[in-house]
Amino acid sequence: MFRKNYNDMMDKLIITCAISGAEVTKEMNPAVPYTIEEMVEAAFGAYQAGASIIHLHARFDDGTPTQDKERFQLIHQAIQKKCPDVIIQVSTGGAVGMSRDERLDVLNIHPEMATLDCGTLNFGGDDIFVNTENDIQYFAEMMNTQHVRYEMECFEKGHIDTTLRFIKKGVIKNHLHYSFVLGVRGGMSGEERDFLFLKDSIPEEATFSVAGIGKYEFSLAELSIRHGGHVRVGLEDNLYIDKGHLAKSNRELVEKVVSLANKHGRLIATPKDTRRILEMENK
Ligand code: KMH
Ligand code: ZN
Repeated sequence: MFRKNYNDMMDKLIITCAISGAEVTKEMNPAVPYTIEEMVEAAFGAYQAGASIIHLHARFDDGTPTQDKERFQLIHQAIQKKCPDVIIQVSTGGAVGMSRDERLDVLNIHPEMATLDCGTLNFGGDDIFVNTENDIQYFAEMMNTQHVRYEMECFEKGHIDTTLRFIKKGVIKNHLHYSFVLGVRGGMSGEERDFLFLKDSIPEEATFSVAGIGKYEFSLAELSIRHGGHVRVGLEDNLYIDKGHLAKSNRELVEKVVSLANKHGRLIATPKDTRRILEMENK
């Protein structure tokens, strides 16, 4: 049970900012970053506002998503130069339709942290985001071998059940950190009962973060803050600061989470705190 006294370092709120994604475009919101300079500016703004983890997808200058290790390396290095202690969590999800090996190319830059997507789901229209059981095992084993810390992205309850099987088999053996990504068309929605169901379905020792897609971003952020979880926001997940008002930047979305954390008495985790909470200190 989460304590009501939020003074402990372990109770600090980890904010992840998903600055760019692979599917959102400048036509939807001009603040979506594509170029390396735009990525750095977005990451720096989010970091200054309180994000300790940057969830990163790479894009070419025209916005095309890529998992190409050279492009990723350039963006990764540029962000690290500007925010040396921030945790960069690279996406191994990439974009819908990418092959397994294409998605894994990013591991060649030896990231500190990456996502592990824990199941297949419809992704709107004809799109299917494919993560078979064999894919998940392959991704986890690659990351285990390379000592990359993974965050388990679960889009519905079946994905959590899959992780539980892999934990039992010893395939998943990280510190257990979940991300509930809720509100994708094809995945689980992001109502309070959905959140509570998932939160109560993970192992007791696990930590979790919530990424609410679209209209769920801030309602889920607040629920997670209240229940001792962590929060992901960013233009990848949601383009609006308020109903009908586009967010001006990733920073603005992070600032809104910080104000929710203040309201509920949660302090914000620095990158150092975050490494401690997620047991990444020896990295
Ligand atoms: N772009 C989505 C298809 C991840 O980053 O690992 C997958 C995604 C998940 O965004
Ligand atoms: Zn992503």
